Amino acid sequence: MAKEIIDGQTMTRALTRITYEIIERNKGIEDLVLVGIKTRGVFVAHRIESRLKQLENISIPVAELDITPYRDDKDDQHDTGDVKASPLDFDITNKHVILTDDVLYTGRTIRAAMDALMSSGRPKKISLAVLVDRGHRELPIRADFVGKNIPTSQREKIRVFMKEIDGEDKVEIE
Ligand code: 3GP
Ligand code: 5GP
Ligand code: MG
Repeated sequence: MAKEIIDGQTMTRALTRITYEIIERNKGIEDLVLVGIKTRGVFVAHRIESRLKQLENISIPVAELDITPYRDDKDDQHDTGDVKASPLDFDITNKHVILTDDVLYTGRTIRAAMDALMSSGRPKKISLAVLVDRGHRELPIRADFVGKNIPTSQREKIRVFMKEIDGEDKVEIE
């Protein structure tokens, strides 16, 4: 049984708040780049980018990172041994990279994403923004910007719907 825990308006507000927090903590947004982890992390990145444009009238680059080989289509969804990341289409050297994902769980995806970033340049700083933190970390990784903390059991599943791919914005727990 699925239960809605975030509706469209709440998601919009959470992403707007994250955007304000990014502006505040960075004393402006120079040197910032957003890197979204496919699939829905990319939409999170684009939404933050468009709010930054609205609020600060500055455009920042958005890149996509594909680390599919160890998602849940694999037997062991947490096997990070075979990570292939698509190359970024701009240089992140000396940039402050904000990685974005929809759900933060064990942290293994983020660790792999950081490896991919490091191998493609030398960022000045890497931060992490996620829409949902569902707990159960298996690595010493935490998010700098969190839309909503949703305590879950290991058996539960968070379903994130985003307009760009799902036709509507909401988050369900089942
Ligand atoms: P995403 O592309 O929006 O990130 O792997 C396909 C989708 O399933 C991914 O969506 C991923 O976030 C989602 N997903 C849902 N539950 C889980 C889970 O428990 N583990 C993993 N690895 N992915 C999950
Ligand atoms: P990790 O366990 O490495 O933190 O998460 C692996 C990937 O699966 C990340 O892209 C993360 O967003 C996604 N993920 C993990 N748990 C869930 C979940 O319960 N729901 C959704 N939608 N995605 C999840
Ligand atoms: Mg994800």
